[in-house]
Order: sequence, then structure tokens, then C-alpha cells
Amino acid sequence: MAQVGIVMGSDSDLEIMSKAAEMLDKFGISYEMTVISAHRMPDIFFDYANKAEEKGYKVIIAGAGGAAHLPGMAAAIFPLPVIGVPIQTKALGGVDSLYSIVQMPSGIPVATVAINGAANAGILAAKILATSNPELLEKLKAYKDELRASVVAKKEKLEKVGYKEYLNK
Ligand code: RP5
Repeated sequence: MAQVGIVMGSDSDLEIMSKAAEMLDKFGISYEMTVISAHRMPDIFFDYANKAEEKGYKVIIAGAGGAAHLPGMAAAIFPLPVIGVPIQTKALGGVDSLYSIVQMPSGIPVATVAINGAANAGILAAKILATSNPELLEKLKAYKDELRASVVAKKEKLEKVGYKEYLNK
């Protein structure tokens, strides 16, 4: 049974949304990923959102661009956390997606990450699941240590070799 549902409005969102899946893979979290357009196939969308709880999803990560109603409508139906990923758009740079997802009315929250912030959506889903999973919590702490070590390595390299060699100039 998958713990997380990853849904996006179009396959044009997949490259970005795959970063959420990569994070879930990293932490060993099961998920199902699909494309469902709230606007172009509302009947299938409602079926997905209505069945998500009984399928065992604990979190839904929903990505959409433009007039991005998918995450908000998912949150209107699914009773557990929904994380919204605003997808960058050509016309308005993704600010349209961001505003569509983040400005939810009181009572129906969508935990909105940055434009194209799908990796953080995956990490946030892992953190939500870690509230009741000590083993997963340890993996998240180890990931934080990994992040720190990677930046320390960059700091030390820059200080040692200088910016020209660092940038291969
Ligand atoms: C939204 O419209 C999708 O989430 C996508 O970001 C955007 C464009 O979709 P396509 O025209 O590329 O299918 O529903």
C-alpha cells in the first residue's frame, strides 16, 4: 500500500515532480505517481481524491501550473495533508501557479513549497510521516548531516583553491 500519492496536472510537470519521487525513493517511502488534470478530466480527479484515503495515502503531493486548482481541490476532499508544488510557467513564471496554490481559504490548507520545489515537497512528506516513524526520523537526521557535510566540503575547497580553480576559469 503506497503511503504517498504524487499527482500532477500534466506530463509537462513530470520532470519537476520526479524530484519529489527521488526524495521518497531516498527515504524508502512507497508512493504512486499519476497525471490527473482537475480541469480537463474532473470526473477522474474527483474519483482519485475521494478514494485516496481508503487507498492508504497519508500525504498527497500535488503539482500544477497556471490556474493551478489541483492541489487545493485535492485538499478540499482528502482529509490528510496535501503539499502543493507550483510549477513554473512560460507566461507568468510560476507566480500564477504559486498564488493559485498558496492562497487557500481558511479551513482548507495546502502546504505550499517554492516554485518547482518538488524536492522539498518530498522531504516535507517524509517529515510528516516521520512524526510516527522513528526509523524514518533517523534517516531524515542523517540526510541533514549529509547536507551539512556537502556544504562544508565546498567551503573548504573554495578556501583552499580560490574561485578561479573552483570555477575552472
Ligand atoms: C496545468 O497546466 C498543468 O499542471 C501544467 O503545469 C499546465 C500546462 O499543461 P500542458 O498544457 O503542458 O498539458 O494543468
